[in-house]
Amino acid sequence: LLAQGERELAVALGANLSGPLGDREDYIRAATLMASDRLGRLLRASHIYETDPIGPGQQRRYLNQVLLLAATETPEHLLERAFEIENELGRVREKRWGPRTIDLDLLLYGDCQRSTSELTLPHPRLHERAFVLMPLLELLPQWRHPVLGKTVRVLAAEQGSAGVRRFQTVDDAPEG
Ligand code: PH2
Ligand code: MG
Ligand code: MG
Repeated sequence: LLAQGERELAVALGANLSGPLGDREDYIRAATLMASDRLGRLLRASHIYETDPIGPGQQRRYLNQVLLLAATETPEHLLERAFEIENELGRVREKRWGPRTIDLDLLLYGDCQRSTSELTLPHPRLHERAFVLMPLLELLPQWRHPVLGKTVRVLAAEQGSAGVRRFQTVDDAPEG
């Protein structure tokens, strides 16, 4: 439930490198903690998925997850804070779509629409990426893309789930 002044913020996490902090999963978990501390109040987190890399050259598979947060700040502030988290987690920006320890992308912020050189909301490639749509489908199946006029459920069905599978984590393991 949203309090007054709060809006729903969906953030995509992606990691395909290990670093001083640990492996992909450690970066995803650290980013989740930092995002819920600095971007907004954590409402829900999707499962973690292991996904085939989209991008140049040979890359390792990614872990991807989407967080749903209740946020109040301006989109530009949130973007700045997301960059800070990436930097603190040792992100080095090399080639576009190249390997990274952690990537935080703002997917959507309530019904906010923006298109500047800094920030486009909803995220301009959200609807093309099964690695974003499958986890987002868990959280906001009914959310309607303000530009395309389609729900996440429809966009996810159009895109399919090829190359995207649930990642087995310790938390998921059956008990006893
Ligand atoms: N992120 C990219 C480029 N390619 N591929 C997968 N599977 N997952 C990602 O998060 C991803 C990608 C650019 O941010
Ligand atoms: Mg990205
Ligand atoms: Mg990014």
